[in-house]
Amino acid sequence: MASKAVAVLKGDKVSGTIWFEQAAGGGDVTVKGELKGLAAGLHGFHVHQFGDTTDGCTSAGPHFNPKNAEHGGPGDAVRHAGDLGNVTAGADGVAKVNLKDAQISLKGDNSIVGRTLVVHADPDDLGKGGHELSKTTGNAGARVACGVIGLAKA
Ligand SMILES: [Cu+2]
Ligand SMILES: [Zn+2]
Repeated sequence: MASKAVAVLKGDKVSGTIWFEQAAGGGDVTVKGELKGLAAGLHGFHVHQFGDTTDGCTSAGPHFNPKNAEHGGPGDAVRHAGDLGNVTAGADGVAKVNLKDAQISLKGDNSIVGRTLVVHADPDDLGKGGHELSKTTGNAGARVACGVIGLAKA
């Protein structure tokens, strides 16, 4: 049976629901859903280490990074497992998300279940911006919404 997980993101202005699905045998995770209330343009989109929102999105900690690698883009070999790149919001503030990722999983060492999905105020430079934060956070700025990733009904 396939595994399914869901994150309900909430922030002051930004909200949305993102679903994760993975086949029983493992492999790519499909990430699908919609966020609203964003400024038009690109916004960093990551799985952060902890499923802890006791201090808002801050207590979710750094990017989920089980291999202790540098920050990168979703297509890079060297990246944090949690580096899902950017989502793009239109003029209406809505970002439709539909991607597949090979590094996150819904089970095992790279499992994202019980961690936090975060969307940021600014674009993720995918490690290439030359900013002092490029290699750790992609310099994506404030955390505008987040939600803990939990198991969903199959
Ligand atoms: Cu992030
Ligand atoms: Zn990262």
